[in-house]
Amino acid sequence: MESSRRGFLRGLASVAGAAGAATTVTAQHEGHQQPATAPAPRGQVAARPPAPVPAGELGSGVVPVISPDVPNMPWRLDNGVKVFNIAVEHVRTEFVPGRIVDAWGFNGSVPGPTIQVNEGDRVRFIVENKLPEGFSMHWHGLEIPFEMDGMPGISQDLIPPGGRFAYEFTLRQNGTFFYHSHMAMQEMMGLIGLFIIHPRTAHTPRVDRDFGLILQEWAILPNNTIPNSLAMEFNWLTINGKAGPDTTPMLVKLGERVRIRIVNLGMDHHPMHIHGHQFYVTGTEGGRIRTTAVEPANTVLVGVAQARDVEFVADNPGDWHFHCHLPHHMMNQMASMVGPTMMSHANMTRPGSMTSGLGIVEGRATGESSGAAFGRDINIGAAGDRAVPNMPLASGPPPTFMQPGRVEAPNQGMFPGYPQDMFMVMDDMVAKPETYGLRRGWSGGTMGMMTIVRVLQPDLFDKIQELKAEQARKVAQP
Ligand SMILES: [Cu+2]
Repeated sequence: MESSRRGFLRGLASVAGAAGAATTVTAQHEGHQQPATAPAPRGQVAARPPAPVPAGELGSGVVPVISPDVPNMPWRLDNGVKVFNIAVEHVRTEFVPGRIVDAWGFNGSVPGPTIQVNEGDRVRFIVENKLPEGFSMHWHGLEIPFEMDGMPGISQDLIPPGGRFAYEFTLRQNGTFFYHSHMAMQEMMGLIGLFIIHPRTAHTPRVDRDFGLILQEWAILPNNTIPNSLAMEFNWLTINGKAGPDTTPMLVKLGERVRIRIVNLGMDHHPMHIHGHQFYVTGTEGGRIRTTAVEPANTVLVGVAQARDVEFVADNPGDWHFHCHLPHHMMNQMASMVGPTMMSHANMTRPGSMTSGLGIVEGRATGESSGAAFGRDINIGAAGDRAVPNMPLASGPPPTFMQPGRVEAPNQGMFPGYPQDMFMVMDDMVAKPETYGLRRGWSGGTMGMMTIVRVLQPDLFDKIQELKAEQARKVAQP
């Protein structure tokens, strides 16, 4: 009996060994280590005592997450607790040059700054509500005490305008999580941020670069700067608060192993697609996937409230699109009558009027005096369709298919209101070190929920790092 049980256990071990036991067992421990003094989370037996990562450092082999266009959230140490101050506030931001948006965010950023902490850390978040309405913060995916869960009404009172609340807990997991308002309408105003918990020891095979992206969608009526949180259709799609081509490319050196963490909080699911490579999904919003039986893919569906970590070896040099593949999510200003309604400088007759769909001029958002287009759609049914010249809006060299001296597309006016090309070159407007060396005209095809993974030869990679350092010096000493 005794020997057969041991044999059974040995048998299990050898089966696991065949499937790569080292990673599997490590992952289990990494997912649920806890201090010896703390009770084990439900269903778990307390593991070996932790080897905490010193404050300010990362675990062995772990690289920090880069969240392009979004800063990291600073913290200070108070008696062994990492303390973060989070102001929930109105933030005026810019999706692309000239597209100003009045959103809500954290500490002046939309989405909020990226929190990067280590498994085992004790953390405290002092949340100050600077909104004109009640707020509470939810920590998405974290196994923490109920009173810290941020459920308005059920686990705590709303934090009133001007009020504060301190959340404090110990981190027993690692992976890609996020923090957000648990008021649905506030979510659609932008209130979300990345919450990365690094493992004590890097997952294997370890990565050289680690990126974090937040996907958001927005409905912004023409000539407005405030998102319409009632809408069911969206005309601005952002990655870390920027729309293509102003999304800052992710830079990697040829041959490096790369992780991209993607989080989605909006009304749609986004199939995120990479060019030139195959990746493997290695994590979800629940943590590391504990199996070696992973399948290759180049598109991963990131559903609402989900996180997906993908990893790949960047072995194919080039500037590769990484983007949502929903066609309407690969455009900016996606709406009917794209040109006339959106271009305030176009000096054209606006379709409809302020009371028939272009904004609230009296009463409430759901009141009868608000335009029919306000609720579900953006300007659908607007009268006055007309030819929409798209090309004259473009800057940069004329596309090669156009004849010299001609400024409009050959099919201009054929289908009023529907410019199928949707190509707007703005290389210079969005130029930054990370775009150095991209092919001229690149920005015309990078819009909406699109960004670029640049797999660079080492000399170009180093050159861009120099340019970034130079730019940082200029900012430091204006
Ligand atoms: Cu999408």
